[in-house]
Amino acid sequence: MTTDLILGTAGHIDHGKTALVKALTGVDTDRLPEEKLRGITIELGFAQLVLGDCRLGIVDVPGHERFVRNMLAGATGIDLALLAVAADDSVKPQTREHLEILRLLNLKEGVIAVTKCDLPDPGWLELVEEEVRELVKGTFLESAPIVQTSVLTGQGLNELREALSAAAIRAARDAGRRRQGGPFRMAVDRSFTIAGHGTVVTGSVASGQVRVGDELVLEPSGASVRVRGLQNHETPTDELHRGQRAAINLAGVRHDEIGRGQELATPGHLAASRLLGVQLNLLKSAERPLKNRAHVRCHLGTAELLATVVLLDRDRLAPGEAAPAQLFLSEPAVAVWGQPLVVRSESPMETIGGGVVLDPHPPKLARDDEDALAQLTKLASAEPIERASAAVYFLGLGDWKPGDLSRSAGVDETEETVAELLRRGEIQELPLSPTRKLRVHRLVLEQLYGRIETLLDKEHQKFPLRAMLDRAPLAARLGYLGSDVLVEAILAAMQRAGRLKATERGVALPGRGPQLTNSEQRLVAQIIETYRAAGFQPPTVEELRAQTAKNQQAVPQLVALAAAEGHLIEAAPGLYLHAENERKLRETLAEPLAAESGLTVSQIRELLGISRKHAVPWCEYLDGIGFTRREGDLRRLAAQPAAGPVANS
Ligand SMILES: Nc1nc2c(ncn2[C@@H]2O[C@H](COP(=O)(O)OP(=O)(O)OP(=O)(O)O)[C@@H](O)[C@H]2O)c(=O)[nH]1
Ligand SMILES: [Mg+2]
Repeated sequence: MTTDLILGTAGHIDHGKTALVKALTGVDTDRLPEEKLRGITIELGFAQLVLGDCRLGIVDVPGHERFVRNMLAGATGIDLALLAVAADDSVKPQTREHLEILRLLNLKEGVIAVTKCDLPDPGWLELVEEEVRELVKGTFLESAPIVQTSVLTGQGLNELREALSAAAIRAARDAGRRRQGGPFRMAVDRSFTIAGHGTVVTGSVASGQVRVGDELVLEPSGASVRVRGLQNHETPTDELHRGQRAAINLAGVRHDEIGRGQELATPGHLAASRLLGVQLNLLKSAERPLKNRAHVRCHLGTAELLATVVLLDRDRLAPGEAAPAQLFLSEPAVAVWGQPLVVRSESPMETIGGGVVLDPHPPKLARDDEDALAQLTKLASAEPIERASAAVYFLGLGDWKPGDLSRSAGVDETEETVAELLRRGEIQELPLSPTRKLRVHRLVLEQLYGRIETLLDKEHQKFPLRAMLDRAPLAARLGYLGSDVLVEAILAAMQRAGRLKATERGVALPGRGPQLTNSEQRLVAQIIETYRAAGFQPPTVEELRAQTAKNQQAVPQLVALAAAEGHLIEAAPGLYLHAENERKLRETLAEPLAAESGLTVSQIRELLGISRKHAVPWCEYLDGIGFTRREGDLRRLAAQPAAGPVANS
């Protein structure tokens, strides 16, 4: 089976990268007139090299220090590197910088070519090899083969092919694990128009596959585009996949709307953000520490963005150190968990560090937020379940699907992982409706409950004699959550957890409100029971007081308390119904009231089996809440009966 991989060149200017690609493939990748004139590479060049079962799409990059940004755009999608060091020049600044960039991009495989070996004497060659070995010590190229080559004499070219082939086989094992399937994603490194065809973009396919006719989105704008045609190294094809160079002819987008830095992806795979959560490291070779709020250039995929670095756990990052940070980008960008990035300084323009994306779509974090920092550390864990838990924490009260965890936590078995987190109680379900529930991290709920408890505690202190606090002001304070349904769901969850008492109108913290003596508590329970048992013919408060043996003077207050707690409903001044009986009242009357003929007070009285003394106030109460409509002596069911008792206090 053929394996496709991308090979990128690297090395200082004039060190023979392009000449080597030409010697290996026959293709001169320096195409631009300016490149021909100056004898240097400026833009990325492309060629293909087939080595046994491996098909290598080659990206030839420029070595000039002014074009490192182009090198970065080419290096972003590569699987293995060919580092060229000229025998007559040895290790030079961009040899080092390109190597650092490849390390920051987390590259694992490569081959070193000492080029132009026809030039210096053999003794000098040994010195160059020594310098190269010293350079790559401790890097992914530490044990890479060093091949001496010359494109003039043909020296070492076969050996180089073999070395590349072996490196490709090793890289393929690693690449195979990386999303051969999965959603399609490609960072655009070039775009142009072809007469009669329209817009064409090129790039190295980072994951998944693409077919002619596919609908894709262009990120970060999210615009829909359709694949009209595909080519791989000038050859038309129906399908392209990870590890291949792709030229994609697009319908639905103008040439000037698309360019380097944008990405093409399967709809729903990526989500643009101006903020990234990262683990940032500063190279040992960086000249000075990186201060909090420093401005840098961030290279992510083929995009180059200005970014402000917010260091989350320190004020400055010393050379050689790594720390969690948030990058505030000048424009939205797309990323996935674990994606590498490179950071360069503005002046002098040089590579100073890099990092990996921990959260591609984070909320803004406060610098002293210990909880968030702990979760960010968990996102760097090798355990997918730990990362998934932390990713859900940062998703907060947002709506998400298990599949999103592939992007935000690098998790493959997303459904299973979510099920396990639910089982562990790390994630909890918040029902929003019978069919919709939000999955929220335990700590997010805990923080929210804490905030609500603090709000209610203040209210209880302000109104020590109130059994229940009004619900409306609390809901207003929680308005920032953005949805009444969500607020209700959170209060209901708190109630289920025994952390809140709630009625239709009121809320209270358990154990707060007026403190009753034991005998008062017994009496209030007895009063509530009396009202329940009395059905539609309850006593007036005055009658109840007269019936009570002990503590008579407390009766009116305790009745009011029971009403505030939602057990009783005050239908008329001094006349209460148990909440259950109030509901029964409406249920019993709804059907007969709906009849054509309506009901008179007498008929209602008979239906309920009660006297006029109660029938009249109940009828007036039902008119008042909009349940019934009065027409002369008749009452009818109102067109839209109220769903429940309405506040009349
Ligand atoms: N004698 C000799 N000259 C070489 C060899 N390889 C390349 N050159 C010459 O070195 C010069 C630079 O070669 P390129 O291949 O353009 O170098 P490069 O690394 O691609 O340069 P940039 O892309 O600009 O960074 C050219 O004039 C080549 O002819 C070689 O093996 N022997
Ligand atoms: Mg070149």
